Amino acid sequence: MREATPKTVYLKDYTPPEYLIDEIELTFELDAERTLVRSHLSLRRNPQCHSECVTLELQGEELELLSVAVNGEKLADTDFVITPEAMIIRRVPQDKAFVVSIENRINPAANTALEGLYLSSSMLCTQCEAQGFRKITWFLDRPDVMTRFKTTLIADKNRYPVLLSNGNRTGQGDLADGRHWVGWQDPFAKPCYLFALVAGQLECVADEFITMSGRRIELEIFVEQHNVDKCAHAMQSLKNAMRWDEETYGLEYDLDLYMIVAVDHFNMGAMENKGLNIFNTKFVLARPDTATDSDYEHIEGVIGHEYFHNWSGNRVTCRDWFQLSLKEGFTVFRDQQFSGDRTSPAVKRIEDVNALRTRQFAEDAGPLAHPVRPEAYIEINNFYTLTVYEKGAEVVRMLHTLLGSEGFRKGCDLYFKRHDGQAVTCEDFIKALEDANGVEFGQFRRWYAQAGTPLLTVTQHYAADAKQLHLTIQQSCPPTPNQPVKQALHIPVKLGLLNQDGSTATVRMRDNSATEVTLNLTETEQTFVFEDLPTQPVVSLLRGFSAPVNLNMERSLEELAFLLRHDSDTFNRWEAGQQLACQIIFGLMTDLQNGRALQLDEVMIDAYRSVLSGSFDDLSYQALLLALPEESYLAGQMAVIDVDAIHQAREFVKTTLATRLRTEFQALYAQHHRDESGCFDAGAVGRRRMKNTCLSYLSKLEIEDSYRLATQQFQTARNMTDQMAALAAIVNSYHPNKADSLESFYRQWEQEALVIDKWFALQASSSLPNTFATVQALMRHPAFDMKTPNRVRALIGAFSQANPVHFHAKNGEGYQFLADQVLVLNELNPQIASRMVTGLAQWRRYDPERQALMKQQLQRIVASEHLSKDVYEIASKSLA
Ligand code: B3K
Ligand code: ZN
Repeated sequence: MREATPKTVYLKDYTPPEYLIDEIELTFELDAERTLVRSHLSLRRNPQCHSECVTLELQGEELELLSVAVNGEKLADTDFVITPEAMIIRRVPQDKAFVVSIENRINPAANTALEGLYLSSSMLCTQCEAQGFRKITWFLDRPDVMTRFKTTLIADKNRYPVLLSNGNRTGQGDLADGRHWVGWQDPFAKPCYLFALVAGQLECVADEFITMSGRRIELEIFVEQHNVDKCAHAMQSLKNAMRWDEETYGLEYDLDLYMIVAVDHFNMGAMENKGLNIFNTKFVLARPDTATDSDYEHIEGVIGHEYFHNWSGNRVTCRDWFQLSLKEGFTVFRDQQFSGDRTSPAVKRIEDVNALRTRQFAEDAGPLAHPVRPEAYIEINNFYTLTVYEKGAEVVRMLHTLLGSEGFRKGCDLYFKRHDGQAVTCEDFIKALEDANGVEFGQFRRWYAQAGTPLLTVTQHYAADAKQLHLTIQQSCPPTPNQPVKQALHIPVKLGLLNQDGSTATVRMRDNSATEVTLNLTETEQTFVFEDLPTQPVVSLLRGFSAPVNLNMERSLEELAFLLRHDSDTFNRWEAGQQLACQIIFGLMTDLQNGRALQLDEVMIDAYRSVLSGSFDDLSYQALLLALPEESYLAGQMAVIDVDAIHQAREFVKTTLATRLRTEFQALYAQHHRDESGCFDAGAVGRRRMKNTCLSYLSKLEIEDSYRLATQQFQTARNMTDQMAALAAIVNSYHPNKADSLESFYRQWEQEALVIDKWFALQASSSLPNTFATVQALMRHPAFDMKTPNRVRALIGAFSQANPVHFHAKNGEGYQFLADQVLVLNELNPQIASRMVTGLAQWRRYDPERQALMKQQLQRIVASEHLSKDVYEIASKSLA
């Protein structure tokens, strides 16, 4: 919990470590309440550091010290000091290596923060990133101290038959007192944030992988016994990821064993500990009847992400936590490429951009905005953000666009070769890309340092007599905290041109001609001239979303409908539909505000009709073309967010489309509806997605026919995608069987925690009346548990982040509810608590009444006693 004034850590203050730890020998006598930790640290002075100091400061928190010795000599109380955050040994040998031996005790069962060593159900496990190792024992807990770990785990053999740590198993045996031991050794030096141990009654699902150089790797997934039948997809995903990284980046796995353990209690998705990944069960377990198609995709994505970290993160790690995006942005980019290759690149790109624009753009436009490489933090756990991850991935993607696939690969090869075994910076990454390609990315570096989402304003002029198109692009970037003035960025803008008949026009610029070009925008304003155009072309700009920017370009509804029909760039085709819908919805909102009757423009109906009647190989893509922009995306476009008007206008559009295109929706539903289970090829996934999109539209009609369709699908579904989509159609309409359906779903899945999470989230995000009362009742449901992050996210997270209409109720009850929960969570699990506060961070975007109510709750949070650093930082920065 918080000291009086929490300290801010600055990037500019970085200094290399004064000591290095070459090796650690760690012994754990594991017990749920009283775990004994013994460590021997082999230290020496860092030859690169020339400070005069003779003291040694090791980080440690909430530890009970039993003894400490230097070179075998026990220290007297006067030889060292223990503070709440450190152990300071007053004098250590300077001229030669030395060993510090420490014995301490910890209580995993009392650790509800889920950082360090903790208990999840009956298993013991660790989470050390970013700074959890210091809750296990005293250490130089910083990523630029890389150490070889030897670990011995000792525990009761009945209670903890499986004992795992990083690297290779070196030995095992029984002890006389019913306990046993297992020894582990990791040959690769690593920062302590990559340390892990697991102990428990776990079943192992095993397989193998033969690497490109012919080495055999054992693959093991550990789960509780009742989950053994839900590991096949994760295992296949792992093998796919291993192969993909070999083929795409030439990177091979290095140890002989790769283990994944699934745990119920986990603060985030998963953790890339060397050779021993620990995963939230949500990203491992899947069976066709329990997991949806999107769960299947997420599992493959996260398994890939953690696996890819073995190189981008583990073999080459971060010098300090300000460099977090070095491993996270790069690894997200890699997992996005992987998922795109595995499924549909078009659909994956759209989904990623959609998430970026609704969530990261909001972060970038609010009080918590920070650069991809932040400059200061109070609590580093607060910086595992959408900006560091998703915008960081966009920055890497732009480098990929600028260099092309081959150039990018050459750069990555050099980066991994040059820095293998090192802890480096974002600068080192760019430098390797530059050196390998003989290019210079000077201005591009600003993407790492400058926060905020740039805005491109585009105007065009067609000169008929010269047959030229002049395209002027201006860039600007709004001020963000501590960055009032922005510099111009290097922005790659992909562009294509369409003839009036929809065909591709050649893009000619001076002597270059191609079907598509990447413009290098580097000035605040630049004009690009395209030649030899007998008629005015339609411009398709920012293809593939080639840069994370907002685009302001005037377009008529007709032009957008034209692009929706003809653009050959799959991203921009979808984007045209989104912009069309946005313009129409905003028009309707104005009508609402002026008391005018609502009417849907025929352009929209025709455009959707043509998508419905089009022929698509990729049905998932067709379904995406029919998805209206989300309320949160629309909110992001408004100066003052009007949640009710957004909701009403969007619902009106959806209902009107359903009414006018009912026959088409019904026909497509019938065409794609199959009774299929367990089939996850792209065809089946696409059919389900398309069919369920139709069902969602039809459920807006509130008619007997649609109710019947939903009930039938709900009752006969043999896969979770269909069952859940049907339940959603029931819950989000006035379906007469709502209560029964929810009840029967609950009874059917009571034993499957991950399915019950869906049940909570679905109810918490309903926009229908009485949802707040339902949420309050669900808080008292026996299956609700504040100590299980997945459950908290399913109920409190879904309500505050996916239910704008009810969370932002005018009377402020939603805000008060959230603040109440934040204060409870603050005591139990600060990381989860601070994630929940972000629901209030955007308060300045709302009307004055709501602003006042949200602000009041933030102030209440900041004023409360015992505030964790995590919550304090987010709440106070939100108010600043
Ligand atoms: N590296 C971990 C995240 C750790 C979060 C610490 N609060 C998972 C990942 O990004 O792969
Ligand atoms: Zn990661």
